[in-house]
Amino acid sequence: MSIEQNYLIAKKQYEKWGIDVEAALEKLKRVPISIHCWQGDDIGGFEVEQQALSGGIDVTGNYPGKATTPEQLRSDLEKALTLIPGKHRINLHAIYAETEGEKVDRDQLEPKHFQKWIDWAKSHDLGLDFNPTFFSHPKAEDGLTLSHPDKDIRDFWIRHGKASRRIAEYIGKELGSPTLTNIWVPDGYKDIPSDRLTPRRRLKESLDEIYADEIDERYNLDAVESKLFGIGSESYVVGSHEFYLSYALKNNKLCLLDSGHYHPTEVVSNKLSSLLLFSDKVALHVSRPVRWDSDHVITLDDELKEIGLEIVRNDALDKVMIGLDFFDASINRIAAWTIGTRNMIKSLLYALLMPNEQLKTYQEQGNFTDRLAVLEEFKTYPFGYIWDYYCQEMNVPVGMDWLDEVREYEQVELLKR
Ligand code: RNT
Ligand code: ZN
Repeated sequence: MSIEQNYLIAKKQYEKWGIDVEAALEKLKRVPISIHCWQGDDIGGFEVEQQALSGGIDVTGNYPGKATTPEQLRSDLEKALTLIPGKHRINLHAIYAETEGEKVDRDQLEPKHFQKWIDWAKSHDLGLDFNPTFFSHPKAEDGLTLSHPDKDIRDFWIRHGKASRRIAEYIGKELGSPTLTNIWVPDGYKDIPSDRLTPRRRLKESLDEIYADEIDERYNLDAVESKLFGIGSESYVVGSHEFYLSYALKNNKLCLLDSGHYHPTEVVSNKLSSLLLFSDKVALHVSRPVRWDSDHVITLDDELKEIGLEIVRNDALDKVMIGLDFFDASINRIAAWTIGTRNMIKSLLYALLMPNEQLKTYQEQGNFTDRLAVLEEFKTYPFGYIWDYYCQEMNVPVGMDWLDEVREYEQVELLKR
């Protein structure tokens, strides 16, 4: 049976529930996913004096072929983008600046250092997002940046934050689509602190300084990302969830939820509805923690499906800015991007193909029997046929055909590095 025939059979089954499959696919086409560039080079970046990865995050594995130049990284991203249906965005970090061999410290970065990324994004019709890099730097060695007791160190990082917003504003203006600039700092303590308030007060004041600059919201949106713990900050993280949730709400910033940054049974899917009642936009770093914030490639697991459902059910496809954040160096990195991003899109499609209104009605009526029965029934619906058809329509490989392309690229490109 052909892809079309399978699709038509599947479509009929969904239509019995009043689901408009074509409308679902149209909606899906318009959802951009912000794909993190750092999966391609294990968060190395291209600074002239490259520093070891720090900040309590870690990339494990030594699969061959990681990108070692901006050109390689862009070409790898291009390859991945041909395997992923839809129009998406690329998420950059400040360490991906291109300074023509000149040592430019983070507080001195300028828009011109991202011109090549911008030109590339333009030529591929991609949006860009941005992150100041508050780790992998001598001034982050103490595990403290914006909350550091030393004013000079804080000021350095404040300047970096300001520079990043200016760069992001320029990028957004150039590309005609606002850049999401996300601040995450690793600040915290390994052991039980004797003062939790002072570092948090300093972080708050540093953020206030960074955000004091007027930056045009048409070109730049600001987000703040919290965390529970990291390697070396097991007992206390300055920028906790409550800290940033409060900061974001009070200062009109986006709260960015990383699905690896909570207690093991605490889920981001359950937070979205609450945040959406109090802010216009919410940002996500979709990741997969395995026992800790390990940033495994996202799989189509229950939580990813639940995230997709919460976005779709709450009619929040244009309110939740979906970004990815995983990095696995033990597998082919282009496959990692492809598998993870396709899974994110699949979770949205899965959600778009649910009888969400009907399910809401069951709940309102107290009819929990039908609610459970239908939720379970749809798990074995022919979702894969719709997905295959979508891939075909979007001119990307169907099923696992993408893997052959990755294997070929590995032979002709990655293994030669
Ligand atoms: C770290 C945060 C942060 C980073 C990236 C590289 O725990 O999740 O978002 O992963 O900025
Ligand atoms: Zn993150």
